[in-house]
Order: sequence, then C-alpha cells, then structure tokens
Amino acid sequence: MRLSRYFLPVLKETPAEAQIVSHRLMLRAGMIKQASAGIYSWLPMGYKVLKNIENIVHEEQVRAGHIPMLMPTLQSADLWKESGRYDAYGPEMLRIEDRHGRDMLYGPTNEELITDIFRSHVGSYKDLPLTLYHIQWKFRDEIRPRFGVMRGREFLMKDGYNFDLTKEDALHAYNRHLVSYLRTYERMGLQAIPMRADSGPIGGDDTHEFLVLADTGESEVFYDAEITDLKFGDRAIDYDDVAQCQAVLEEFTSRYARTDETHDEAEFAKVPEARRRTARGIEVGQIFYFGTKYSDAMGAKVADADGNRVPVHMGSHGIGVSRLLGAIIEASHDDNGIIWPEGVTPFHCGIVNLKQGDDAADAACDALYASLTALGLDPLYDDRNERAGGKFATMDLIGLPWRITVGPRGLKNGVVELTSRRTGESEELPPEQAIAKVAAIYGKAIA
Ligand code: P5A
Repeated sequence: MRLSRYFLPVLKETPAEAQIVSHRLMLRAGMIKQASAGIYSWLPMGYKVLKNIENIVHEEQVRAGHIPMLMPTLQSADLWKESGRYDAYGPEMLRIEDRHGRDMLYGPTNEELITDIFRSHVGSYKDLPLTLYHIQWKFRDEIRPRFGVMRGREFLMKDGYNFDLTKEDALHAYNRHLVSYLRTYERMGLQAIPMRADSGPIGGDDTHEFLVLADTGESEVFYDAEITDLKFGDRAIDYDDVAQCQAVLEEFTSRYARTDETHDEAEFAKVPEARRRTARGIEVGQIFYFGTKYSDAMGAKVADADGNRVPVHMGSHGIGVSRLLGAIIEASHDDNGIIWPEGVTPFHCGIVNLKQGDDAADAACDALYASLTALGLDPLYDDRNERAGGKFATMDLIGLPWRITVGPRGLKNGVVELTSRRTGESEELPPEQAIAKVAAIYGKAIA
C-alpha cells in the first residue's frame, strides 16, 4: 500500500478522553473512531489488525478440530426464557422489540442459540464429540464502557461450544481449548496466563481466565512468579490425545494463579514469598465447563450406546478478539508509539523515501515495493512529500516492526537502511539483502 493512497487519519494531539496508552495510541494511529459510547468504527488499519487476529484464532481453532460457523447477532428472547437467563442477565442485555412486538436481544453470548441448533439436528452419541465456534459481534450494555476496545459495549468475540457424551469427554474438550488458547496468544506475541476464576453468568464450576499482565488491567491477580517462565512454543500437539492435553493443562495450571474472585490468602501463603506476585491483568479469554446446565434446561439430549436419552455435557470458550488489540498494545509499545508483534502487524514493513521526487530514491523504493509484494509481503510505502522527521514519527506511531529507509546518499553507496522498531537498531544493506532479511523474518522463500 502506498501511504498517499491509503486512509490513515493519524492524530497529532493526544485525545483527552483516552485514559490508557492503548486507547490513546489506537486513536492517534487512526485505527478506530468512537461511534457512540463503547461502540467503534474500525478504520482501515485497525480493521487490518482485527482481521489478522481473527485469522490466527481461526487457524488455531481449526487445528484443534473445532468447526467454524456463523450465528446472528440478534436473537429471539424465547430461547433465553427457556434457559432462565432472560431475567438473570439483567441490564447488561440490550433488549429490543421488533415491529410485531416480539422480544429480541442483541446477543451477549450464544449458549442458548447453539444449544437450540444442537437439539434440532443431533440425536445420537455417534455424532459426538462436537465443537462448533464462530467469531461474531456481541453486545453487553456495560455500565462503564471504557479504555476503548478494551471494555466496549459492542465487541468481537470468538465463542466456541463443545458437546460431549460424558463429563470426561467434556473435560478433554476443556483441556484441548486451554492448550489451543496458549498457542493462539503466543502467536500474537502475548503471554496470557491461565488463572482460576469465577464463572459469573455463564455458570459452572470449572473455569479459567487467560490474563495478560499489564498495569492498566482491570483484574487484580495473584500468582507464583515461576509461571511467567512457561512457554508453549512450537511444540507438536495431538489434540485428540487426552493424556497429552491433560499434561499441558497440568503444566500450565498447577502453580498458584488466580483472579481476585477466587484468590485464597491461605493457599497463596504456601508459595515461597520471593515468588509471590500481586499484579494487574487484562482478561483476553475464558473457558468454561458447565456440564448439563443448558442441555437440561433446553432438552438437548442424545441417545447413548444403550439407547437411553441423556443430556449432553457442554462447555463454552471465549476469546476477546477486539479486546486483544488493546491488550497487545498495552504489552508492546514505547513513548513513540505501537510496536506490533510480527504475527499481527498490519503491514510487514514500512518503506520510507527520504527524498520523494529524487529519481534514484523513487526508483529504488518502487523496486523494493515490487519485490516485497511479489514475495507475498504487504509493505507500507510512505511516498508522501513530507519531511523525513514526519515520516519517521508516523512509522514509529503506527508501529510496523521493520522499516527500510531509502535516500539518495545511501543509494550512492548501494545501500538502504533496515531498522527494527523494537530495538531501534539499524543496519545498512544492499536492497536485495534487506528484502531477503525481511522475507526470512516472515518465513517467505526467495525463488
Ligand atoms: C465463553 C464464550 C463468555 O461469554 N460464552 C461464550 C462465554 N465468556 S466471557 O468471559 O464473558 O467473554 C469472553 C471474552 O470476551 C471478552 N469480553 C470483552 N471484550 C471487550 N469488551 C467487553 N465488554 C467484553 N466482555 C467480555 C473478554 O476477553 C472475555 O474473556
């Protein structure tokens, strides 16, 4: 993309309404615009990152054997009256009446809708196990929407639902989700720690929240410092292997890590003092096992091997897709702006032309742009007639991990400059070597 043809409405001033750094940077970098309280338009660059995050979530869900689908945002209140949650959900639920006087609502979550789909189409244990998921907008009429996309009213969630014959099978689904979430967050450059939590209006006893440590997080958390040394990495996992998933769950959840809802001082005191940590965290996901809560209430049963009709065991699993943008920025920025992890960056690298209109510089930038694009990379070429300082400031603000700087002086010596946004380190290289290096970083092969 050429910046001169893009829509990147960066702001010079720091918006007064934004209290935390991720919200400020998303506004300043022209990623979002508030439409009304807790509701945002996703401007092109914000939308691009949102899609990148969505893609990672999809890839890891499919890898774990889960099946994508799409349910609507608006739901009939009838199903919620069946489950008993229509009244229980309270004022956080946005209730709407259609022209025929029917009660509708903008879904805050989808346990009821998916259970209805399941009971309409599945009748035998032979069709289990089954995990369906979608990535869809939700609405919760939060009393205090704040921090931009972090606590929105309308927000994008990946929500998945497992259906299993036995509790044992459903607990495997729980473990499988925990493992796939570890991998998902790491691919976004995040460390998200599973912590014992409270299930709230979703229900059930078994639940973990995934928290990214950040001073601006809304949750208070208590954990054993050893936990931050754990990395999932690129280990191979067979998601059907019950023992393997169980082992990973135990590895990542055996140390003390809880949110304030489940914190237990006596248990915490058993952690050696030097390793006890109290901090704040951003909840980027939560997994639940709630057994037959919804299948009992809504009659979602299957015939077991003996022909008896039994309610299915269920769980649900959520990732805060739009909240993740805020969480990633909270975890990865400096005074000059965002620092995107390579896994989610909106553009793979920036190209800065120090002297727009100079024949050699223009030609070198065009050639770089063409070569990178041909490799399947997506560079952002700042081809505006602006001072170098302004171009650098924009690149730093929007946070592309790599920048190639091209100027007449370097070109005389046959070099361009490749700079890491994270370390600030630069090296002078012939253009083809800069291309090779960027290609290698993103795993693109050069023919
Ligand atoms: C699990 C999937 C559920 O709703 N039902 C379906 C279960 N879980 S949850 O924890 O309530 O939400 C899942 C994740 O969604 C994000 N989230 C939000 N993001 C932005 N703004 C909000 N107001 C908001 N509320 C929840 C969180 O990341 C949460 O973990």
